[in-house]
Amino acid sequence: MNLEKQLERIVKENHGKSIKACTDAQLYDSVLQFVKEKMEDKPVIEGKKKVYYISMEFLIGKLLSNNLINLGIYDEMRDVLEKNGRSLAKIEEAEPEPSLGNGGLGRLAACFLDSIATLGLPGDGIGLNYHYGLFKQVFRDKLQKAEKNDWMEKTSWLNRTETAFEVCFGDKKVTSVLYDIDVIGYKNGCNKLHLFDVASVDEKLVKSGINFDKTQIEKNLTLFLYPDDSDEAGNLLRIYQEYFMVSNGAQLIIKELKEKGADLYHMDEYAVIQINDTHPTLVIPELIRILTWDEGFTIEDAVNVVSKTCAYTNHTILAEALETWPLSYIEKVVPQLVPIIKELSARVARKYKDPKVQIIDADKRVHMAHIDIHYGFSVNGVAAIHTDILKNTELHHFYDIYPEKFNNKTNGITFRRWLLSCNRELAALLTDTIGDGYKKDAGELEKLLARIDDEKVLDGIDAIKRQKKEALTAYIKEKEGIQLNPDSVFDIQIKRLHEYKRQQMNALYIIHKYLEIKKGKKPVRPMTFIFGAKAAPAYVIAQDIIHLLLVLSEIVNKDPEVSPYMKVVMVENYNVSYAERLIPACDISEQISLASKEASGTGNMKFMLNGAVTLGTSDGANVEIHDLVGDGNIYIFGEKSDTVIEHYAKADYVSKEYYEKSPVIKEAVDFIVSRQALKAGHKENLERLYNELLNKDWFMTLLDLEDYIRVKDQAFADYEDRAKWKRMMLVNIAKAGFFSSDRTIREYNRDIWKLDQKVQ
Ligand code: 26Q
Repeated sequence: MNLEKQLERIVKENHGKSIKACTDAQLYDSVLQFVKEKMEDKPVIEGKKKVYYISMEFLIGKLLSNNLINLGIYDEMRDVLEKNGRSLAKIEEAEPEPSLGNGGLGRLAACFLDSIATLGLPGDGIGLNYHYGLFKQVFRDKLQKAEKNDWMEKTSWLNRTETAFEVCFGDKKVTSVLYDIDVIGYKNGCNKLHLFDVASVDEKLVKSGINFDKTQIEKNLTLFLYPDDSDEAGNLLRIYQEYFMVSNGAQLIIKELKEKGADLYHMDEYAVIQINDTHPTLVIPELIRILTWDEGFTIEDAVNVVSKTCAYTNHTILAEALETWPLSYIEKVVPQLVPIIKELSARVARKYKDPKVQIIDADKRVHMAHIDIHYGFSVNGVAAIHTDILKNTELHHFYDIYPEKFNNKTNGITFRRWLLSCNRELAALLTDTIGDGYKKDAGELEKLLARIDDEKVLDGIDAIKRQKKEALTAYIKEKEGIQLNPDSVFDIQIKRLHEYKRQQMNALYIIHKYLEIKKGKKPVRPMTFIFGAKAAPAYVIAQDIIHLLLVLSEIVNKDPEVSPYMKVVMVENYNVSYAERLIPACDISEQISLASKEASGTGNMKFMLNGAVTLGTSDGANVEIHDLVGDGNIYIFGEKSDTVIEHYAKADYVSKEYYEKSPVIKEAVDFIVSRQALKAGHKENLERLYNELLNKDWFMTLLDLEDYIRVKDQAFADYEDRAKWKRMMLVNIAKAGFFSSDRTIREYNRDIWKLDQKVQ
């Protein structure tokens, strides 16, 4: 039966209507059912050994388009709908976006699942089924407010399974229920994303916004995802969540191993567990507990086999982001793990005297990363410079002990979502120009380089950029009520709000430009500055930076003298779907973290793939982008990581000195508390931010500000050399192949997982 007939049958059965007559929402849930049935027909990817990617976050985004593409039926579905007077794009809007992640780490996990299935590797995700995920951001009175994000509907990608486990906490026992989401590879079979939930969870606990009663674990455990920063009171709940996930995960893995007939003493031949940052670290003591309590292992044998099965990925060097929990908290939540953690710690203490490598420190805090490094067989960073910093600085003491465990796996992104789905026009042009081999082998994008002087190709890329800017202009007009000019240069910074990412530095550039225009120095072409960012609700300075951006947006856009030359937009509730519209429309990609602080970044890769030029520091994967495209196709500025690391070591950075030395810096910083800014904004927020920049500036904004202004001005000037800029776009696209997550996953498999690959 053909696609149209099948879809007609489903629509009729569900809604008693025709494709033409039902609403978008009704049509969405019928297409959803159709796709789910198709995925069920796909073979499960199997093999002796399987990777379990365990993560507190899977930022999967909407799945409809992606699944249609991976099934190879996107065009057919679009045409059938069109024939019936319906639009696939409209129907997609009816799909709620699951926000089961904060940002990079969660999105990476989602890209990896796509690539694992695409490469035909057996590999499942293990995580939690948050009912509301990350908060929905709304702006009120130029401040961020957090609301719940209701994404679960009666029909969704979730399939409720029969699998359920008991999880024991110190003070209670809860029963889990497992939901699965099918993960389909591009023209390949299926793996699963396993999301555990609590059977007794109660959504009625949520009061206003995202506030809820934090005491009743059995009712609240999976309601919300923690933002990547948290207040003290919530910490216990985070440990409950982590243990709930890993206990379920460990039980599921052991169940599957037994079903396979595996000998648990050789568990490592059947399973490899990739631990996504330290959040799932308790899986190590939990597995050891199960093997010794229930399977008759000696502690020696259990430690041995678990250590051969677990591998750890580090995503940060920010000291404040490394998880350490007071042992007393763990005692309260999961007392049964305490003797095991103590034993693991004692073994380390017997062997190594250095206090820096201990698991339980003198203050009785448990260092989660140290468990992973001692009791896992692999430790990887997520970009070359990040892994080097881990080896030479942050984890240097561990590198001395275990040099063989350390390896780099530079992050990647799935081209199915970040090119084929979000920029179909560019994908079509690429296919016309170099064939469609790049869809399976991203390295083939380099074939574009042969066309560097081909005006038709260059103009084609430029025309698509223009089209995407127009589409974004219409969308932003509708959503934010701000009129943009698609002839202007689109400069975009979208990522979590954090001081180290330095959105505040971008804001200071905007102030500088604003003041220049007021003084009569008009740019040759209008500039558009777009931001998207959520801030953790407890992160005060991050809230203040959002406030400043919203204040600037009002001041600039409402100033009749300035607004023809410049616009500032802070989009509300930035999420994966918004990213899919922003990225294809970008000219200048802002990647301006303080060198050494951004482990990798992955937005930088998405922008490059869509023909934006990077303006960035020598940080994270920017360094590798720079190496690939060469000096002439990227704008690099700012101090290098070794200089920054030295400033921290010597504690010799004094922001006020930069402020006093440079009139340009002084003028921009002072504007934050000018009469004009205070009139548009709140004194408390603006003064706090001003004082922070002047007296602390922990992430050294003022250190790089002058160089940033110089190089950014150069980028805007170069944009006017249209021929040059188009070639830069082409080179960036051509060199983006390295950042396919298919390459990353091949490397994980080659060096860490060692799974058999099914021929595709
Ligand atoms: C920890 C404890 C309690 C509550 C929350 C957290 C928490 C949650 C999320 C801590 C950190 C995160 C997220 C981290 C993250 O997204 N890191 C990013 O990972 C990307 C993928 O490797 C990198 O590209 C980015 O550079 C890195 O910042």
